[in-house]
Formats: sequence, structure tokens, C-alpha cells
Amino acid sequence: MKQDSQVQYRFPADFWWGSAASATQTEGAADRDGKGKNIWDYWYELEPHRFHGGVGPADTSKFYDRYEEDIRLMKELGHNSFRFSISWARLFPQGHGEINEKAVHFYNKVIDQLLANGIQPFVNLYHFDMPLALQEKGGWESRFVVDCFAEYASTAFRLFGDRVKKWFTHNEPIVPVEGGYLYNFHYPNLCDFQKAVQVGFHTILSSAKAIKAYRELGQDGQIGIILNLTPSYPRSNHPADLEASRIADAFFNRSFLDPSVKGTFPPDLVELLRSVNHLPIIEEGDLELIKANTIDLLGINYYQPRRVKARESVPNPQAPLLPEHFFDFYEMPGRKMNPYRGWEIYEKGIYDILINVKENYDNIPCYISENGMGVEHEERFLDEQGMIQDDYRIDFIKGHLKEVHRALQEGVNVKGYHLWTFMDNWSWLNAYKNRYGFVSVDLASDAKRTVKKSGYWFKEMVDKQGF
Ligand code: BGP
Repeated sequence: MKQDSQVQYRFPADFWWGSAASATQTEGAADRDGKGKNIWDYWYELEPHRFHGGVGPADTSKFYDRYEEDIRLMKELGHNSFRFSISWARLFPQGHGEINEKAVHFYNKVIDQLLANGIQPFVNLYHFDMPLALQEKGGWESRFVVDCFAEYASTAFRLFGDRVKKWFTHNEPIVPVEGGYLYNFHYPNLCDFQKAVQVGFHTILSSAKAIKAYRELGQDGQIGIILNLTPSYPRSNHPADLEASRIADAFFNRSFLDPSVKGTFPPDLVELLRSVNHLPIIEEGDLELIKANTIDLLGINYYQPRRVKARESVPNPQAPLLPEHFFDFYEMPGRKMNPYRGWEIYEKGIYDILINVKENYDNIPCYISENGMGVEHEERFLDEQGMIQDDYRIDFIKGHLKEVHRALQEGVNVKGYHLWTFMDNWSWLNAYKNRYGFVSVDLASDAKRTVKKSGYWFKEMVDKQGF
């Protein structure tokens, strides 16, 4: 390929370019072709008012029906890789036992269609969507469910592993812990620190069991996990602020990063949990299993940093225990915000994460598995041709890619960049409020797809191997 001298930030020729999505957020057809209910289907039945605009997960962006068109568009937009998730409840309507052949057919078609278009399928197994039948058995609180996950994982490897060479056990496993067991934004909406710790431990255990199953099958791909890493920046260098940031980092980053990459839990986190008498129940052999089954490849989702400071008040002794018992959040004056999502935009965060992975995690192969910007009312930016002029998204991507490029120059083993997300999708509680895609989805006109300016910009950037 001819090299363009205009390119200031050049990426390797084999860099993975693409986008990421998840089953519940894009497939739709939630009650068709034998899919079992998951916790989102169920929670929506119970409390539809919790979801933006009262819009639920039944009929999200219709990927189930329109994957062929969508994959053709991915190719047009320069993708050489695409990450999606399998819906556990579609493949196993009861979470284990009987397989739904229609799901096998669907995922086979998606994988084959991707490959036929020169796009590597990256497949994730768990993206927040516990089958309801297993939630009724305790969800991640239950060891039975951990074993069901291992069964589901090894079934997926056997069915699809001849063609899928990049596997991920979980996407952002801290989020179901936070949402379901601490902060009430996922079902089962509890605020229970002990259960949160147990769920976190079982998630890690399930990941290790899936990795073990993968290796036992002797398949020739790579397996990893996708973590949302949020660098914890202290307000100042005061020892109390530094301590606050160390604790936040232990809770939200190292809790999953250390066992996934090193096979061990951070000693300071273990000590802290012991000091508040909230260690999880660990059975004989669990820690050895986790130690023996670490990842090959790390997916990094990055949206925002976490800024913290020392607590300014003594916690209410009657209040439920939460991580914020140990630190306060800090709003840095002058920070740049995405006002629609309420998240700070701090491009250098992605560089700091990558350098940390290089220096403290043996420079394990990694890639940016999600990064993106959700914007409300994007129809404001429609031009006369009907295209959304999302220059803000292009700027957002460029700003982060510059930092990825800097990390690459400094020897970080970073292999690719995926935008969240390919086409506008259903954002859990935010439903269709904020739009993230390269491609817009017009809900009012049969989910019509229209490429945004950023989609074409991306294609050109990939062709030039940079910008
Ligand atoms: C990540 C999730 C995605 C996606 C994204 C954007 O945490 O992996 O599923 O939703 O964040 O967040 P949101 O949709 O809540 O705006």
C-alpha cells in the first residue's frame, strides 16, 4: 500500500480496526426463535419506567434480522474486525442443558458473513445478560451458575471455535457487580456489599473455568477478558488523596485486572476486604484454578477517568457499606465533559492505562475494545443530504487515537482500536437516548441505517493507516 505523507499518526498495517456491540443492545428479536428471557427482558416487564422513554430490550436495533446488511456496511466502513456477544439465553434458553438450534444457526450465519467480508469475528460470552432461569437460581451469587457458564463457554468454543479465533469471557465484569449489587442500575437491584464481593469472585472464577475449557479443547485462537479500566487520579499528592486513589484503583481496576492477567488478587484489596469482614467464600482449588488460567489478550474499554480525594466526612455507620466508604469522588475544575452522558473526556487516560499495562502487567497483548461518545439528539446535525455531521465524534476518536499512537511508539503491545459502537443501539437504562454509532438508526422509519460522517472518516483513516 502506498504510504500517504499527510499521515502524521501512522498505525501498523495489521492493526485491528472496527467496532464493538452486544447481543441485548442490538439483536432485537428478544422473544423470537426460542430465545429465553434474560434479566433485562424481565426487569423491563417489572419496571418499564426505569428505562429512558419507557423503551425496553425487546426490539433493539434489529441486527438479528438485518445482520447481512450491517456486515456489508461494516466492510464499507473499513472494518477488519468486529466484536459482538452471544446471547447466553438465546443459545441456552434455560441457561444450561438444551441448546437452541436456531441460535446456533444465527451465530453461524453472522460469523460466516463476517469472514466472507474479510472481518475477523471477536466474540464475547457475557455482556451483562444473565438468563432469567439462572438468575432465579441466584445468578452470579451461585456456584451452580458458574458451572453453567463454563458449560455455555465450552459449547460456544466447540460450535464456533473453528472460525472464531478471538474469544472474551466477560465484558466489564465490574459493571454487573456495581449495577446489580451496589448502585441499583442492573437487576437484581441490590445494595449488598457481601453479595457484591461474592459475585465479583464468582465472575473471575467463571472466567478462569472458561479459559481452562478453551485450552483443554486445544483450539488455536486467543482468549481474554474485556475490562473497563478507569485510571484513578488523586486530587493532589497529599498522602490521604493518594491513599483514596489507591483504594479506588484496587476496587475498580485491579480487582479484575490482577486475577485476569497475573492470576492473583491484589493483596491490598484482600486486606481491605478482610478489615471490613467481607471476604468472599472461596472453595478449595479455586485460587489455584484462577492462577493457572490467565488470559492471552486484554480488551480495554475506556470512556472516562475516575478522580477521587480523601473522604471529607466520617461515613454514616448505619449506611450500607459501599466503596465510597473509603474515598470521595472529585470533580476537577475545568474538566472537559460529555454533557449527554455526564462523563469526563480525558484523552490522556487511555495512554496512562496502556503504559500501566506495559509496566505492571508484563506488556500483555491488548487492544482498545471500546471507546466512544454518546450524544443526544444527533438529528440536530443532519445535513441536507440526510447525513449526521458528527465532527465531535471524529475529534473524540482522533484525540484518543493520538494517545494510543504515543503508547505504541513507547512499546506498548496494543493491537487495535474498536469504537463503541457500529450502529446506534439500546444503552441499557438510557435506551436510545445517547447515540454512539458510526451508523445512525432511525427508529421512526423501520430502523433505517444511514452512515454518519464519522463512518466515512473512519474508512478513509483505515485506508491511510492513520490520520
Ligand atoms: C460500556 C458497555 C456498553 C455500552 C457503553 C456505553 O460500559 O460495555 O454496553 O453501553 O458502555 O455506555 P452507555 O450505553 O451506558 O452510555
